Amino acid sequence: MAAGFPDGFVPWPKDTADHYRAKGYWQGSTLGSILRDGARERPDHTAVTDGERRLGYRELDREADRLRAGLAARGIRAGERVLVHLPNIIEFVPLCFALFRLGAVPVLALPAHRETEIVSLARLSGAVAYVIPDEHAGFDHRPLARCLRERVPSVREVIVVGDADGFTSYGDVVAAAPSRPKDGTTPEPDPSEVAVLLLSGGTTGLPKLIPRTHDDYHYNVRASARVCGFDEDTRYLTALPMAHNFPLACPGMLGTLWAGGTVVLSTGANPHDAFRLIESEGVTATALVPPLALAWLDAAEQGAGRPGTLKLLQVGGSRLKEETARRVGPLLGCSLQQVYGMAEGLLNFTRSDDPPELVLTTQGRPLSEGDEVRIVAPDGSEVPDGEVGELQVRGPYTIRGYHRAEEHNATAFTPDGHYRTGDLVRRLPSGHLVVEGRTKDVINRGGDKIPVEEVENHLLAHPAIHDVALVGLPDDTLGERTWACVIPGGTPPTRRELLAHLTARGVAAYKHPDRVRIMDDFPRTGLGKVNRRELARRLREA
Ligand code: OOB
Repeated sequence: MAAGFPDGFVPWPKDTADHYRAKGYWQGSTLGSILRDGARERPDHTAVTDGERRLGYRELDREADRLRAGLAARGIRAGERVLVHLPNIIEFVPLCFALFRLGAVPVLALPAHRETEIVSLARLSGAVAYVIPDEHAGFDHRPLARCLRERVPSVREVIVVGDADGFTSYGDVVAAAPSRPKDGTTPEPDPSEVAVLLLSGGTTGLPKLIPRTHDDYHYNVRASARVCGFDEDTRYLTALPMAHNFPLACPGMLGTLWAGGTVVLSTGANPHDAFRLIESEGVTATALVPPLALAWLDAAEQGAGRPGTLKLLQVGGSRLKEETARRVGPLLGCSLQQVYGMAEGLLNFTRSDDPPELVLTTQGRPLSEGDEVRIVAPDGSEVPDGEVGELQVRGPYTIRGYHRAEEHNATAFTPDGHYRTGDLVRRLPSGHLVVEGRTKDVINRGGDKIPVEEVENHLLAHPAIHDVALVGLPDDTLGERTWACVIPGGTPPTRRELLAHLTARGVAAYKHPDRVRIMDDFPRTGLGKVNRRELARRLREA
């Protein structure tokens, strides 16, 4: 293993890496450098705002440097992992840059995550610090931090934005920093090293961490920003949580700052608040998952107005229905772009000069010439265009392995380094892809990925449950909705009891089943395994 790589990182083969450098995909730039040009060229241009507070490029750049020094002063070192559990608040942005510059690796948890997910992410990453808001959306994060420190001893530092209540406050970390770091004390990280650990939405079982290097993620950001035409006039609204790859880097917050534009932060995406923010901040672009796009369309149709300045609406995360796609232009007055991506890497975009039919009916085509996409039958042979198969990919910004997951990597990747996406797609002659389904045991609930096995295990721990199967059923709004099919072991539990049980176990709310169905037995396969397809069919019929 190459020096400087944390254990468990699977690098690209050397000749492939050389090729990516020769092609200019990898430029040796660090993510922390993204702000530097902006700070030099347009120091007073607003880099980030939440509609009230504004940070110019120079100010943001300096805050990131001070925070880097403050974190270093608190003993956080290059290569260590920091679990970041923040909603879309301003501090998220300088914190990311501070960590990138320090060479410490942010692990980006979603705001909806609770004890179960947070403990497992901290363990898996070996996080040394945990960064939280005091309270957000009615949830006090400090008791969770206390519990985390007890359960995961590697976490030695908790940093709180707001009232620290005995922990370290974010403000103190910034203030404690030496005003001018001494020369030579702040070496830049090596661009081929891991810059950030993203969460996987696409795997079965326990969550996996996705190591993205400075080189590959910088390219991801740059190429996305170019394809979307982002520039200094771009005003990008983060309607989805920035911890997710899509609003973070496709082009998202990082792409907007790379292009010299302005990031407008929102902690929610309900159409009324979002439309107001779009109007007052002159937002030009944003990204949504299909159920939110639907909510915005319905609101516009019902007279909530139009997000007047919006030029580009990106939609991705789960399959957008054609009927919904067709309403975007007329109702929102902006262009639609479909984005089919994954935190593991590959991104597909429809392009602004694509024929309208392709924009409405496909999930786009690969971002880069360097993306090697193949669509294969179950026997591994490639299928012709037009036929459905599993998408496999390798390329300059697609990982070669999950973080510390040797066993899983052996099946998640092919021997020649392709990532098996588990997505069933078909390719049109134009190269555009249509997502038709999935081979993995993950339910895609409006872009939120629900690992079936994990939720089943939590439910099985309930004393009134003998056996359980979680299935996704088609749903007009969410794409899929979750049904927990329960074989009771005594008095059948109610859905309320089960939700209380999951909440008590600290399972994020988006994983809670939408419906509970009590059954005597499940349909089984010849081998006695639960026949999920048949189960779903019976539920649909009932
Ligand atoms: C995005 O990333 P993840 O990592 O949360 O989930 C990836 C999976 C894909 O493998 C696919 O199953 C599904 O989400 N997906 C879509 C889709 N976009 C993602 N399925 C159908 N249509 C789409 N447009 O979800 C993500 C990452 C970057 C950009 C956009 C989405």
